[in-house]
Amino acid sequence: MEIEPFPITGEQKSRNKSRIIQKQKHNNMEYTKLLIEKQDNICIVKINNPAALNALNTTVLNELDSAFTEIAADESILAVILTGEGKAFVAGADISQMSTMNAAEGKAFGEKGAAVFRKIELMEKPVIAAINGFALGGGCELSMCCDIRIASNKAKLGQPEVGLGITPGFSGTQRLPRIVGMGIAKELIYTADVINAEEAYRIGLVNKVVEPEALMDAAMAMAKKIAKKAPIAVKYSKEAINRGMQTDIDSAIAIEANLFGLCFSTEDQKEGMGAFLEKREAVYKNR
Ligand code: CO8
Repeated sequence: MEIEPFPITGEQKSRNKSRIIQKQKHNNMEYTKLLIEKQDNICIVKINNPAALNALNTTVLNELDSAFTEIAADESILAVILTGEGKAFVAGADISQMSTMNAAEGKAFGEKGAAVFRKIELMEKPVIAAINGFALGGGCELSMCCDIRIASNKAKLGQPEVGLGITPGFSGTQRLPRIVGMGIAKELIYTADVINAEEAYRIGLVNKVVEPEALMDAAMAMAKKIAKKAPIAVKYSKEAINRGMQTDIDSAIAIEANLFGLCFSTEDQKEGMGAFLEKREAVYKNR
């Protein structure tokens, strides 16, 4: 039986496998800036405030926080795609909201965004950023807390914050050097240069560049490919990489060994290896 992750209206029930969830109350949370759609076991979260180029204000951050909490708890979702409506993925944190902040408010806003992004990064499901356009400042930082980034060839990425008198404050000073290396990260952050998708691919900031009209298909194809694999093995792989990359190599190898061992207590390990030996396709149960 298919699980309904969020309340669905009658009109949406008439749609078969693809359902859009919008402006609905769930856990007292109403989504006004997100479109959330589920296609089989893939969830697509689209930031939907194109008039402001999907800039991250408190409302958008709260809705992302709530949406990812719900998605994390939904066992029927095996992979997530995060994208933006219109010509931006996200053109940064909301400059008009930040413009009047004092130091304490700025710190609190930075911590709020960082906490939401960390939740996405730590979620036990793979998240693919489908970067449809501008991914600047907080938008580039949001894409970097995702596991994988696929960009439209129209996308522009960068950390323009020093041009506004601030540092990257949603963990960009930390994730960008971890992804592209310290030298390139420092160049991008100090110069505030905005780069195109090809350059982002060259420096390893995005995994793949595709035509704009092929973006969602490419993200969906990758999400589906992942969703066909053993979910617990994918989850443990994510945990091993995330935790292992933040510690010394010996501790990292111990983390990996522990998670590798845990795989052998799953039904899916028996199924995966059994299917190989029986020369058939494995059917995983996320158990
Ligand atoms: N914040 C608020 N509004 C924005 C933002 C933003 N980041 N980006 C665009 N908008 C608004 C514009 O003000 C405009 O609104 P309006 O129509 O009411 O004038 C609307 O979106 C459309 O934008 P443009 O007319 O500028 O569209 P263009 O196609 O001409 O330009 C650009 C597109 C180049 C992307 C341009 O909008 C731009 O430069 N935007 C700002 C990009 C930027 O500097 N982003 C980084 C912001 S700082 C940040 O993200 C810090 C993150 C860490 C925060 C830590 C907290 C302490």
